[in-house]
Amino acid sequence: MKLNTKKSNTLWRYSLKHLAGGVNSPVRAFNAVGGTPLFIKQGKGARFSDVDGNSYLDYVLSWGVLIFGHADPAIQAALSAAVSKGASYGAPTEAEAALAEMIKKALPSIDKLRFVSSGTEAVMSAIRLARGFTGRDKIVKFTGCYHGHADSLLVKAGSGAATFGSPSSPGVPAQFARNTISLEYNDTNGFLDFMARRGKEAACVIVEPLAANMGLVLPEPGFLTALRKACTASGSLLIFDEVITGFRVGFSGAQGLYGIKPDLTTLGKIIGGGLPVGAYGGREEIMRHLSPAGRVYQAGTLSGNPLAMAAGCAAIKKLSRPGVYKKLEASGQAMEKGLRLIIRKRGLPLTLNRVGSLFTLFFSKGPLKNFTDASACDTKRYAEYFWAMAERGVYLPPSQFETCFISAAHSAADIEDTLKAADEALMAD
Ligand code: KE4
Repeated sequence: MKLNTKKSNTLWRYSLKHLAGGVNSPVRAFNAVGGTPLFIKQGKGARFSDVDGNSYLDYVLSWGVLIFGHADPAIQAALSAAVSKGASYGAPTEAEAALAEMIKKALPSIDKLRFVSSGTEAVMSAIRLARGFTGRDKIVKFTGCYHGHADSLLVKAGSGAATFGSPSSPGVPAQFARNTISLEYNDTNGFLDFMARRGKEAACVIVEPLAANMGLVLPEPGFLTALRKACTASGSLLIFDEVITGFRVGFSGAQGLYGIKPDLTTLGKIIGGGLPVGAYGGREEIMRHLSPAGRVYQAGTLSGNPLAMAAGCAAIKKLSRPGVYKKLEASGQAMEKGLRLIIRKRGLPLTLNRVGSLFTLFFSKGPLKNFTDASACDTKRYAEYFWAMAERGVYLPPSQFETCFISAAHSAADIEDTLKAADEALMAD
């Protein structure tokens, strides 16, 4: 049955009058799935509802932020207590160091960290710190990995892996892009070949240790180990961008899951409990180069904002309790089992990738190991699936190249309901 989106349509026309492109972040415009973006009114637990009163099981969860679902009571209580004292001081508070200490306990690769206000800001700052620490300009990234919208990272692979990148957005100067090399994710030999020839020019190699921005693509055995060894050999810093995976795939993130120690880690999303936040951190010998202790400059009016710190402390405290990740894994397993059953039963050309409470159903036969594979997906079919699921009360990411998130608030019954909706939605295939 078609969704009633009357009020969303009205608000969409209103937003288009005042906001660039009608949204404050491009993916929210639904360009990849068509139709009018659904305007959300409120959320509770695993669900939220739109302005027309349609209720959905939410698998976007603010792009992975809400690991405990919407309006979690413990996080709400921490926020209310904090906001009653004021919203921002622009001065040190105890909560900043307390949250930093909690993060360090979970991620032993971090001796010192710095809070900022977004994942982009964390990555942009970490890149500048890596360049300042090594005195080198070049950086290496992987096509299909997204690290926020800083100029150095809006770069697509050059025509050949050996040539430097070209801008993937107007407004990024070509000379910026020339300092960025974008290689193929999971192409261990190609990476090692590049690093053997030019590794000593690279300030850093930045990677999503578990790629979640081309849909979920897992690191091949040996890939992350090769990055670690080659960076050590060439004096380049290995940066794990754990903005999504940090506290998502386990209390010690992807670095704990895969047993690789990066030189720098970037974080965001979950560590702010729903408030604007980012963080970057690593070895003391690197972090001491950061102003005011060192000469690499970085600053921010709302860095370490008391509300974000309070919500983040509440979220991490709750995550440190036994059983949370066990429940998330059980939900992920149930989702995977059910979707694989549907794929098999109907003989569908679909591929499911999952790690913990992260999963993507690709409209491609697969396997999917890099952006070239992901780009071959049937995005038209995904768009139809998106709306078929929305009409059945399930809100998925409005793009094939994003990842679904399950929260600790999703019940076994919610997973069952989702699988029932998917079985019907995919029947049309
Ligand atoms: P933000 O600046 O959006 O807080 O974080 C940038 C970022 C950095 N690193 C990784 C691995 C990320 O996934 C992100 C942002 N993630 C996207 C979703 N894939 C945010 C959603 C959006 O752009 O609206």
